[in-house]
Amino acid sequence: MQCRISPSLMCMDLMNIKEQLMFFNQHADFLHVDIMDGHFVKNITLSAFFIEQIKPYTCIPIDVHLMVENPTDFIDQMANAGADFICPHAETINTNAFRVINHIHQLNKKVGVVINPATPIEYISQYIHLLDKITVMTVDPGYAGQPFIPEMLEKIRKLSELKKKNSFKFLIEVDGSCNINTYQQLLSVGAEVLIMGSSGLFKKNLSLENAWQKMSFDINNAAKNINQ
Ligand code: S6P
Ligand code: MG
Repeated sequence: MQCRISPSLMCMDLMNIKEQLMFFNQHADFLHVDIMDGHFVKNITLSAFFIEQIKPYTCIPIDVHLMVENPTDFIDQMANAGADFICPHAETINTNAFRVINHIHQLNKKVGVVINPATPIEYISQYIHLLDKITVMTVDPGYAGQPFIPEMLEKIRKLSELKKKNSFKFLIEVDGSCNINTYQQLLSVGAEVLIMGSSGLFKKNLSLENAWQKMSFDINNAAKNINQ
């Protein structure tokens, strides 16, 4: 595979959680867990309790996307529940970004930040060198199944250039509408981790095995087209 894959668990079949986790243990690189507080975004999805329940059955890193107004209220509970990456939104940590980043690192967890479509890269430039992962939202956060925002391709390209130029360590991740229509564009601008949700992986009419096979084939094809 030309990139790492992080299935978005809010899109999984809730009637078959264990079976899907066993499959991801063998195939995926991360497990993406969306945490929402109903305020930062008007939705509620997964929780620390969910992470605690799945942790004993997983052997790949659990990546927590914090869509909450006050990330400091959530960091310790996510760490205790078993999160490996803790990723608040840049828009929510500007008054205490260095404290938040240090705190997550002191808990021996990796730190990511997530940036909304309307937030420019410059917004995180003062602490970009401290980050383990940067997630570019390619939809406004809150819901699965939204249309891709093409303006984000330029943002990913800039981030990738910045990473190369400065030898930064962060992974470049994309969240929102990663699917057959966007793989090639995303890979060509430097996306390294794709979060796979309702449009690219979790399909009602396909088994997870078949959907995974199709996704891998489409991603490899997209990568081939870029290299030609
Ligand atoms: C959205 C959330 C995402 C979704 C994922 C869905 O607020 O952060 O992680 O679960 O983007 O993917 P798709 O293919 O439905 O857009
Ligand atoms: Mg997410």
